[in-house]
Amino acid sequence: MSMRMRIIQLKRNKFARVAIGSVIIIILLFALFKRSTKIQYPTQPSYAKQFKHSLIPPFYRDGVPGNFESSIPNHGSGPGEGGIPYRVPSSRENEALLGISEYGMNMACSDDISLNRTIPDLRMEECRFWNYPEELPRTSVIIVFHNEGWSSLLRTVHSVLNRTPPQFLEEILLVDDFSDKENLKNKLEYYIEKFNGKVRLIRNSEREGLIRTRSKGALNARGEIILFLDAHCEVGYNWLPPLVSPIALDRKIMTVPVIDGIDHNTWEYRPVYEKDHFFRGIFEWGMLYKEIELPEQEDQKRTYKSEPYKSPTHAGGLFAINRDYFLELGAYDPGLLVWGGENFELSFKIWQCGGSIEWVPCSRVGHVYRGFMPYNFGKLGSKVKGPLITYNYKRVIETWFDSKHKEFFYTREPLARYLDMGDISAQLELKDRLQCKDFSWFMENVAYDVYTKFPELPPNIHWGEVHNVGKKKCLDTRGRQPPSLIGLELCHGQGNNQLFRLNAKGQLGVGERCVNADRQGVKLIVCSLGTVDGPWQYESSNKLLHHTRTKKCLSVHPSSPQVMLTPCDTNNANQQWVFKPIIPNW
Ligand code: LR7
Ligand code: MN
Repeated sequence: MSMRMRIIQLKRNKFARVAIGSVIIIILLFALFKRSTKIQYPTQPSYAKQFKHSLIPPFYRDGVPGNFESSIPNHGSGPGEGGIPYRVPSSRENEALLGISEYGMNMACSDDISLNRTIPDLRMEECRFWNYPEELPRTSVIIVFHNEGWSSLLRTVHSVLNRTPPQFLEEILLVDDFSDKENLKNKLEYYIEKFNGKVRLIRNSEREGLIRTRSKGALNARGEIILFLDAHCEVGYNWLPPLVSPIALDRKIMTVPVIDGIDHNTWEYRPVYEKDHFFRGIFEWGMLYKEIELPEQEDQKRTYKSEPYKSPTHAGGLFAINRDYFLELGAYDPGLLVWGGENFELSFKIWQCGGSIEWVPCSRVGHVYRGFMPYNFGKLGSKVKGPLITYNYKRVIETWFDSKHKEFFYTREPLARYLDMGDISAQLELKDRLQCKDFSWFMENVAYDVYTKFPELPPNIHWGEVHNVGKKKCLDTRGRQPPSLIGLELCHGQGNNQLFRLNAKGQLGVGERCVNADRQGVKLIVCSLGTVDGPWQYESSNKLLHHTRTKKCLSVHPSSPQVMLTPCDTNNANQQWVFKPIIPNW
């Protein structure tokens, strides 16, 4: 080879090497670029390191069925198929009534319906066009139960097995809260054997209540995600991927499905919300759970109406969360007893300590709303002197509220001031350790819509039993539902039905209800939302309770215990009232 040739060849080789080298660099750069454009983390980069998978966030393709959609099975013709109401034959009416008193739901009806029945697909049209990550963390579905009916419990299990992609279902974990029904013992153990370990059962050795039992379920679960269901639910079509995807992308998001209603008498499956209306969870100052239409401001953050949206709180029973995250938050406060308030505890804790809650329109789960609570609170119930649920609320508000908002709770529930709440020092320590934000931050940034329905409460000017001087008896709601007439009964000092509050703006309230008057008489009514004003004015000097709109006074009929408005008369003892605060002997 001549020198010239060698030079040319060398030059060529050099050229080739440079060319190949730059191609490789370009490919590498391209791959890198592709990787960084492919994975778009929807949250702050600081979360990125917590992701286990390189997940593609859910995406929507109009008109193209999503990757986990399958055709909705035809509804059979058996009882309750397709979620249509079913009535048991009249020959079994007695059995039906017995079931209702034992379970709070018509178990005879449920027993006739297939455990694998179909339900209507109530999702929004758009929901069928969403694609979710193919690789999602696995979920433990946790169902805690105490003396639940056989068929309603197992229909919950069957619906999960039937409508969940098996690769995402780690297990269904049943946690028995010390049931004493015979069929929930060996028979249940034998029954679940056929699921080859997919369904596990653990039991409490004493009654713990649903709150501690759920925490126990979380501790024992094997899935990366835990998802709680009440023991009388039916999950909807393609319910799981939309619930798990947000958590897979951000482990501090807790997700909640839209809850449909299953009728406790006919097992009819129907929506709770009007079509295309979106609600989120809030509370009123007595800590009753409430829902409110999604504020415009939140609605606008979404491109599609079918996308998840933020919610201040949740109803309690049905939600998914990263297991480790739940345990990092201390699970539920172990001091909460049996039932109630745990939904607020978890909600406030999540939001104030850096996480968030999302409601997911494309995930729907039906729940049987019982006619009444069929169980008592067992030994734990007698642990507290006074109402157990208020004890729980007090723990929650004393831990998470600031002093201004605590005062609203005590204004609405004056007796709670005297109630024990156990020791909350561990909860306060946790709040400190996790450097959680204060409640005013939560109210201003997350739950700002609460005030639109439940404004700040003015103090009670007078509260307690309302004694009538003439009759020596007390105003009493008789425990009836509004609208109902208010009467006069013997004063009993217990508070129930006789604890009235007159606030600085003239509203006379009992619990979450209000007192007003019309031609028929003096009534307990549903308070107008968004106002704390009312028509009443009390004059301590002459003991008259004025109804300012009619300029009349509250009085008792001379010969019957009927309460009504009459022209004011300072000399009439039947128009004189005295508020006597109740001091409970708890
Ligand atoms: O001592 C008990 N031990 C239990 O294991 C009492 C109950 N339980 C079980 C019970 O068997 C059931 O599976 O706990 C579950 C919930 O009990 P329910 O169904 O009697 O409660 P609920 O549906 O009346 O009440 C709602 O509020 C509760 C407050 O503590 C819980 O958070 C429930 O999960 C919750 N239910 C829902 O949120 C369903 C949707 C309702 C709405 C809106
Ligand atoms: Mn329930």
